[in-house]
Amino acid sequence: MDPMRRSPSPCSSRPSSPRTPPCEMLGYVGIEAVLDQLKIKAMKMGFEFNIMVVGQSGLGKSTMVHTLFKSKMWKSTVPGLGTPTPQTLKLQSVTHVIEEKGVKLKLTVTDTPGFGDQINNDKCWDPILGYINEQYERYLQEEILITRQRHIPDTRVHCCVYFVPPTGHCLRPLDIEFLQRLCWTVNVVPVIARADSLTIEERETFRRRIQHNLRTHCIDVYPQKCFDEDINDRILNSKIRRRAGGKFTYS
Ligand SMILES: Nc1nc2c(ncn2[C@@H]2O[C@H](COP(=O)(O)OP(=O)(O)O)[C@@H](O)[C@H]2O)c(=O)[nH]1
Ligand SMILES: [Mg+2]
Repeated sequence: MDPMRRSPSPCSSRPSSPRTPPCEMLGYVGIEAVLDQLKIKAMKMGFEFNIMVVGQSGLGKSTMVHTLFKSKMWKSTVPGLGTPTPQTLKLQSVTHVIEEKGVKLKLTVTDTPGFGDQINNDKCWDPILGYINEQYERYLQEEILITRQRHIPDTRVHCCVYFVPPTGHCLRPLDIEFLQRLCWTVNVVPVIARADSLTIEERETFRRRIQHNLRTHCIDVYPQKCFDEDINDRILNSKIRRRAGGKFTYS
């Protein structure tokens, strides 16, 4: 019998394609193997996390980013009295790959200088909201392609750190208006900027007033109630809320 005419068994001499490893390489395949496979894949691919810092000039956004990465990445421009602030809002992103115990995290921080510094702050949030929505759109467009990339670069903003000026009173109308828009679009983490300029008592009073403002103006900051569906998430979210003094923290 001509060996070439024999019907090939699934694991015989037939050359395997790079995507289908021979049977002996697969070993035991059970449902529980899926977890390990996902873990190995996630470790190889790494994770992407994108943070955006928002707030008016001089509140310490760039300093926070600089401290986070322990490097000088860009110079902040604090306009002096009478200095016209440029109309165009420039967003600057910096990316660092952090690796811990074999797990890679690509951390990108986007700084937004100049927000709310104009005399007329009408629609000053447009460039920031525009940027956030553009990233969603870009990702979606890649996702819906019939022949899409195996890995779609994720530039979506996962967390927006909102710097509240340390007035000691309550949220300014501008902050309320911006936060209302922002919390519909992205996960918002408000922080009291330059909190060291307030005493501990002032800080506490200010924090409580801000929380009250957030509630009365229906501003749902991170972690939102909708993330509480899973019991484990709910426990974790409660811990975050407790630690942040009820969804609020200091810079
Ligand atoms: N007191 C105090 N000053 C700060 C803090 N963070 C930054 N600064 C100072 O505030 C000024 C403006 O900081 P910068 O990071 O450029 O603010 P940005 O315009 O929001 O990016 C600088 O002189 C910083 O040294 C802080 O937490 N407390
Ligand atoms: Mg800055």
